[in-house]
Amino acid sequence: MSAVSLAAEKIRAFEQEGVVLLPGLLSPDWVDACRQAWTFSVQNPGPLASGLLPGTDSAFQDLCNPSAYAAYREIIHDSPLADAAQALWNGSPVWYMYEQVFHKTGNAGRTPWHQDTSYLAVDGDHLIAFWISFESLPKSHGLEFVRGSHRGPLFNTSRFDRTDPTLPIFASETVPNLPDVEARRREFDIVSFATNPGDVIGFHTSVLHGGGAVDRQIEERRTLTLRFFGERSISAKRPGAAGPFYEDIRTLKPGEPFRHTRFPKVR
Ligand SMILES: O=C(O)CCC(=O)C(=O)O
Repeated sequence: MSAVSLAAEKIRAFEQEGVVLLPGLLSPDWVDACRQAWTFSVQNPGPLASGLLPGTDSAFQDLCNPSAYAAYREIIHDSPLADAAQALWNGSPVWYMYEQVFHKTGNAGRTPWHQDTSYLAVDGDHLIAFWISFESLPKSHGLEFVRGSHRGPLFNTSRFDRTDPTLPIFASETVPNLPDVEARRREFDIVSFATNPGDVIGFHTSVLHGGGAVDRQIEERRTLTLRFFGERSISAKRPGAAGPFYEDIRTLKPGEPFRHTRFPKVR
């Protein structure tokens, strides 16, 4: 039985829409702990740290930093995040996958539309990213999601090229390129949420998402994303080198349960 109980409406939203707002999931103490861990990541970048958006130096990201684990350990194991994942998955065990930090400032603008799963060698119903912003954000500057898009299709990656955000990283004749969601917004069922620190957005890693603009109204955004998976998750093959980028998980075979000692079981 999970220590976080969620209304049936929240569980339904995650299953059917691929995204759910969990207001006040994190207490002020947990928000502080997350902010400290985020600060550790920014001050101690790992091998995958980079600019999120090619052509600008105003969007930093880091992810899958093996040296950051200790800074996140308590949050991963003891915070309500893992409980919330378990509640959304009707009691499934929960494993932790990896952290990602974002720091957007100045003219960083929007994050292009994409699906995280297309960059990852994993598939399944039990995949979640918890998006935690340390700034209060109006709906207009929140991350945006295409409701229900986690149910498919899974498109190719985006290389976040500003001139054409649908250009993929992987060459593939079978996996379709992303649609230009931003250019055709009216054709998509897009949702976003106003959030305050402590509110958490949980989204399936296959849901199309983008936005979260930083501009003259919101000049800085510090965000932490923590990803977890549950029982219904399998290793998958992508048309190119896919994450999570830990050398020691390369032995996983497509189709087998996505389990590895690299990923601690937290519930
Ligand atoms: O916060 C952002 O701008 C991007 C977030 C994102 O794409 C993610 O957490 O997967």
